Amino acid sequence: MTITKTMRIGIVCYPTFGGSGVLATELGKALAQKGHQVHFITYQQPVRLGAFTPNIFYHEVQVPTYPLFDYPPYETALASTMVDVIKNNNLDLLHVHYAIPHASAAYMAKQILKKEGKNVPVITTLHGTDITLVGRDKTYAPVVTFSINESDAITAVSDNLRDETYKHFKITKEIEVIKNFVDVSRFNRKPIDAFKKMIAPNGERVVMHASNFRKLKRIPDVIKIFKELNDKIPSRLMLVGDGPERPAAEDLCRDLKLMDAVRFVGKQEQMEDILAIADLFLLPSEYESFGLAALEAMAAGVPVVTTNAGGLKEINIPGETGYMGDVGDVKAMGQQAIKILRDNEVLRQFKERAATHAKKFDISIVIPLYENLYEKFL
Ligand code: GMT
Repeated sequence: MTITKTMRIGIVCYPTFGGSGVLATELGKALAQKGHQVHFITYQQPVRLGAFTPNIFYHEVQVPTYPLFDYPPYETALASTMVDVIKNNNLDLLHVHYAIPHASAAYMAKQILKKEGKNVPVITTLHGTDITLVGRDKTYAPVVTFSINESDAITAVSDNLRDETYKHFKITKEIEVIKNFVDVSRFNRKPIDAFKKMIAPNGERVVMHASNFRKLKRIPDVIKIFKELNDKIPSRLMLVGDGPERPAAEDLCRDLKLMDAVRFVGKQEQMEDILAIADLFLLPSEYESFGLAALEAMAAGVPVVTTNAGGLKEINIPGETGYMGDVGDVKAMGQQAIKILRDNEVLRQFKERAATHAKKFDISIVIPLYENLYEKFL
């Protein structure tokens, strides 16, 4: 389908390093590049937004506080900002990423605007923990169910997440699967030699993990898999990101006498430069609706060892792009890492196949799917 009309699109997301925020920001940037006007509505400038672009606008949600508020009402402030931005910029539609609280705030904004005679279509993209972890909690479930059902369109980032949503919520509408994407050209970088030398001075294999260091990511498993590998093949582990599990992870590295081989590098914006020096990416999560971090690694030509949980099966092909193990089976995943890294030629082939496979998820393929969806509502 050819797009004839440029649109004015509101994107609501978390601005942080999490997958949903990264995806939403990359989507907005790509839509702007295609000539659409994009308005980000969130509480901080999204980390991946980068350089100034004339047709990208950023509207910060301000949450005024008051001594009475033990919990500042972000959702109310967000809904009011949505109304203001939609009205004053004559937006054609609102695309919210991560159901909580974005879908319910969007519902509220939609109802306010309806009273004023403006219909604004709301598209909700489900990303993972908004459904599988937080959304299912009794405290949130009724509002999440209602606001998902009230969205004009619902998308999920993997088949698995669509199925999980139908399983756990009474959804009365069709959920369209539009899988996550990656800008392959962005990850096609040459390794910076000086950087590689700093991390692996003696040509050791470079293993990487990047996440928000929450329990679900199973950081101890990352370290144990690395230990299995490092006992056999000289290697270095780079841990990118930060979060609640980091102190315990540092303790575990000390206990296992791995501190010299492990680098905690904290939150990083230039993932493409970091991934360019990696030989293997580990993602042994308890669950991933998709595993965008693993796809970005593949786009950089880095094979992945992941669990077979959730949507990871939809991106990682065993024996081709890497391997998969059962959740917690660090021995098996350690052996898989060794299999990939022990021989230069085998590693080269895994790298090549990972990069080739990632191209199937290239941004150029997925953006038109969102545009087609938007067009249905114009
Ligand atoms: O991984 C996280 O905890 C962050 C979370 C988010 O919403 O920011 O990621 C979820 O969305 C990503 C983008 O769609 C997916 O690639 C991740 O797999 C998903 N995380 C989980 O399902 C745990």
